[in-house]
Amino acid sequence: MINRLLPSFAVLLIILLCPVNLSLTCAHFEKALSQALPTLEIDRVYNMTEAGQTVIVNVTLRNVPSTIGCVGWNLKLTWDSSVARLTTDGPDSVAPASGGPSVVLIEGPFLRYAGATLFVATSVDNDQGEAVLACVLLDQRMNASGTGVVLMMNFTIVKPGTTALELGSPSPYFNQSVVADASNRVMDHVDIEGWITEREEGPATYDAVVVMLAFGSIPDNLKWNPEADLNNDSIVDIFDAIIVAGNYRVP
Ligand SMILES: [Ca+2]
Repeated sequence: MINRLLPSFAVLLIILLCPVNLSLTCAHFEKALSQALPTLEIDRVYNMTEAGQTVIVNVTLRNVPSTIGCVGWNLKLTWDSSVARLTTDGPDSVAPASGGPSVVLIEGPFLRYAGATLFVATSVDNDQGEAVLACVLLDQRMNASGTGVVLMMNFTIVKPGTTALELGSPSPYFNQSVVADASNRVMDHVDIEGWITEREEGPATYDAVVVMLAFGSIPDNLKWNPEADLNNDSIVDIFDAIIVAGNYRVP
């Protein structure tokens, strides 16, 4: 078992420590966007539950070409802990390597379909809203491609509000999350942040009016109203209206 683990740790160390694979430049980033590179994407969750309830948020790796393959990932996640906290002590909770209470972080099926994995919650700080996580395939002859969920997180809502779920670099050597390809190099990819918006249950007609009045606006427009941008994508459009419709309750 130890012998099988060693190459994986070596790969992880190379990924984390090799400054040659330094961060993507801006130009690189734009190129990445235009060429539809793989994305590491966090769910955008809009909820109307009460404080104390929990929501599941997935992190999905999309569009990894089979010619490239994925053997591991390493990311830092940050969020506003006044709105949501990672649920503690659930049935699938993991103990952070840094110590502290176990939290509900579940490895997704993406890498596990290819073989046994090592999934580590390196550190979790529920007060700061920060977690560093890593996962590697133990058998380096295998790799995963296509699209799949790499991580499932369970958050407990603290109060109504919105928190971004930001993806970041797990180390000073990168400026985004790290995805390792089958050649043990850093895979070009695009991080896509998510969010949780937790709203108090209110009259849907209020939302409908607010969205209608601000429809079509973006920040700096005269009719812009951030309250109408229910999915927080900086435009009030049909997708905000769909949220209103979804939350409409027949009196
Ligand atoms: Ca919007």
